[in-house]
Amino acid sequence: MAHNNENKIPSRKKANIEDWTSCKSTAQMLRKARVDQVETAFERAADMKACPIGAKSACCKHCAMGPCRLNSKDPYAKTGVCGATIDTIQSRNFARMVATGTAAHSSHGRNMLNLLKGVVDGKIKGYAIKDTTKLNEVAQSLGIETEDREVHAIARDLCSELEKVFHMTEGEIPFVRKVPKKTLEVWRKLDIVPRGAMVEVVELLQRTHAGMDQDYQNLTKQINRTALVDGWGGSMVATEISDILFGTPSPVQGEVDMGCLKEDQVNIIVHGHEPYLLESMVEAVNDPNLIEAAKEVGAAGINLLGMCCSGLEMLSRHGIPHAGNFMSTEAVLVTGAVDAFGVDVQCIQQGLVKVGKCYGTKIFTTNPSCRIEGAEHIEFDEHNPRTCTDSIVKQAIDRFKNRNLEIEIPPNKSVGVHGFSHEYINYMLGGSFRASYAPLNDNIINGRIRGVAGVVGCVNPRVKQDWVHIELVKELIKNDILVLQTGCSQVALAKAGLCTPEAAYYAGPGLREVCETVGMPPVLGLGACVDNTRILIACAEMVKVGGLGDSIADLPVAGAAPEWYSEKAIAIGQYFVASGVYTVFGVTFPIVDETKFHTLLFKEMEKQGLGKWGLQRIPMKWRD
Ligand code: SF4
Ligand code: MSK
Repeated sequence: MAHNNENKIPSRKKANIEDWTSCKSTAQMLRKARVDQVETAFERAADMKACPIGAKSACCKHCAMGPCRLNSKDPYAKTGVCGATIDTIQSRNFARMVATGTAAHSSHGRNMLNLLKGVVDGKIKGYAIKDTTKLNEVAQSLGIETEDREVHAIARDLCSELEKVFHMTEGEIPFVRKVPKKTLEVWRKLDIVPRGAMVEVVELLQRTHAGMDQDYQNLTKQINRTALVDGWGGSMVATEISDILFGTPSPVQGEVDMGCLKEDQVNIIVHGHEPYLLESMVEAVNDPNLIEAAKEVGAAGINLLGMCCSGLEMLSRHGIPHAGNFMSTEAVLVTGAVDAFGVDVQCIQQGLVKVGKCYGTKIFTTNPSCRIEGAEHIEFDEHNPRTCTDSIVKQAIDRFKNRNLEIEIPPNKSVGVHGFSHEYINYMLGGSFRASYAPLNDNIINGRIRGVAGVVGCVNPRVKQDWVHIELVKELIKNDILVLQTGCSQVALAKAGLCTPEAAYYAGPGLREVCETVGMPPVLGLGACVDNTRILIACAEMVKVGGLGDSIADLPVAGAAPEWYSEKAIAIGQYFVASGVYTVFGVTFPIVDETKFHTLLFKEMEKQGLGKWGLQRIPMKWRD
């Protein structure tokens, strides 16, 4: 059945499952779930129409004089009981989304910093600094002396410097040193250079209280400061420390899709975002005693797979197979083949527990910030990581021994190349003696490549899973635009087979020539959603190399999150816009069209020297 133009999901009664997802494996499992009478988010989304007032942020429930709905045809015809206008109401709602997304990434970054501190102080023994080159690079970029110094001494100084990213109450966060001069000048002129994340998030939230900041332009300044401390602060700390502790990714071949499950093995899935649970899980599944225990119950071995962004961290660093993105997390349980499903933080749907129960698969929560009623909680303690992961492996082995359901594993899997850190892109383009983005800039200047697009972000059951990602990326590479990817989008393209050098066949003649010369895919997977900071750094490097302009806003670069769902995605979008990038979202946008706040975000920010937002649901429309 052809997909309808608006890419709207039909109701459950009329639904053809092929309209819900482009992922063959997920579709197969949704069909099975229907037969098994198991409900998933796809069914719930089809049953529950999105509230049109909430979707446009035209309501406020910030106090008990309301809730107030400003849903008349003219959004300025009414105000809330307190007199709040549509611009106040929607900017406050948007601010809370940015604050929450920034808090999520910053918490991730702070946890990584605490881990590094523990390793340096000798209090955490199970981890070590793996990438001293990256440690030196990050330290030098922040003005820390590295020559003839011991690794832990450098790391200690780095930890003190990075502490400022979260707590500094005055001044500018350390990573602004990486921001191109002209971009930083614009931020200073607009007074949006951020202080520490804790300070900016608290400031933003207090301004959204009833009776506080009721000037949408003033509030947008604080929204920008907060978003920028996400991209150039909390998220960047998370990425840089993950590389220092676990190694900077470089290209690795990996398999993606549910066909990576193995019927004759104990299958363990790790889903979430923070890399230390999965790094410990990698050790646990390779422990000879646990492998022996699995064999004793008749399994051929232990098969570890990742999902969502945890999966991308594992795929990028270890080539460990990936079972699918966010909207496949319930569906994969329907195979009956998952013996344990371990999660940490973010994008963990509560519905997993119910689906898991139907197929005898336990969901193990491991982080005190993210527990789910009905899941088994085994707290992960970085001082003793294997206690948690060994326990999950042992319970998975028990479940394998007692498997009593029919197993159905979809036969699909794609092989691709992943792990393109910005350091590797530098090396890949310029070689080890002249590593540089210069060849990329040169190819843009000579017209072989017409620009760079970051296609990133989530999948959402309100649109056909993966479809917009795939069609948009195909269209972009056909038009000689190099595509950088992170998050669930990268998994969508990997399943579609576009993360391979052979995919250059689908690219326009200029991009194809560059890909064939370098031997790279036209679609470069950079990792998890927190690793969008790698795209920021790539932009900063392109400015530094020269020839394309003096600020990020001058570059022929755009971003898209065509199937976004989370508040983290809004924070990411806003930090790209505030950094100077034209950023287009799909699905919906939580602002009433043509209001003053809408005009500020979609038009006026660009005139201030920043980027701007766009909304487009149909991939082919990007051509216009
Ligand atoms: Fe209504 Fe104003 Fe209260 Fe919001 S803050 S619920 S607009 S009265
Ligand atoms: S997991 S935030 S659905 S990319 Fe990072 Fe995927 Fe979006 Fe979650």
